[in-house]
Amino acid sequence: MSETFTAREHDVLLVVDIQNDFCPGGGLAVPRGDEVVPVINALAAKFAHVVLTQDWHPRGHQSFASSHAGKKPYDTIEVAYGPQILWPDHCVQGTPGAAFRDDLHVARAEMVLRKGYHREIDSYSAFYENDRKTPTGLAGYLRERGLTRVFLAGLAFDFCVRYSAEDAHREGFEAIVIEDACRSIDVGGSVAATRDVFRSLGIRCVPASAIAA
Ligand code: VGL
Ligand code: ZN
Repeated sequence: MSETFTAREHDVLLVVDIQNDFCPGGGLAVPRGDEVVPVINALAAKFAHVVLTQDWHPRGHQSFASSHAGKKPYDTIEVAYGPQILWPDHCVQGTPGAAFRDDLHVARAEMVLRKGYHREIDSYSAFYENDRKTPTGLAGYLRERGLTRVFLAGLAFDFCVRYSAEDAHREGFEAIVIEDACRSIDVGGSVAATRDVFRSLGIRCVPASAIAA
């Protein structure tokens, strides 16, 4: 028998980066990224607490290949905090690509956490920027509100969901990834690496059907 979960008062659904640029037709389209929207809408109705994240880069962000002469998307460069994959331009502040998908039910969200707004630091995780030191404030928000168990869904499984789940775990929250409510980019073995990390940390991946009404 597979385990089922009933969302409780101290649980939060963290919905990662459901933005136009991560869906088909967008600047950094995640294959079939749009398919998670109805799954997430149905999940959100089951949670008392929903938090959304929004990738929110200034124009000319360091993570954009277009900011580096001679570089192309998916090249890797060394920056102050280590290796950084370069991406196509995406989620530029205030542009339609950075907006939430129209079909995402955003009204129930208690808070929207923007990340990646420092020009020189990328931020995959909803908790820490990619230097792994600069906090976004989310851990404090969740703690102050007594939220202890974080269910994660969204885009992309192998980047922003992965790092958010790792950091949630590191910050002492229980992290559970709802896998069919995620889609992956899959560059350089990133999906396999994500599964390895989740396994070693004991972060569970469950299907949306495991979340009871
Ligand atoms: C993401 C790459 C760059 C994500 C954001 O949401 O997974 N990936 N920026
Ligand atoms: Zn980004």
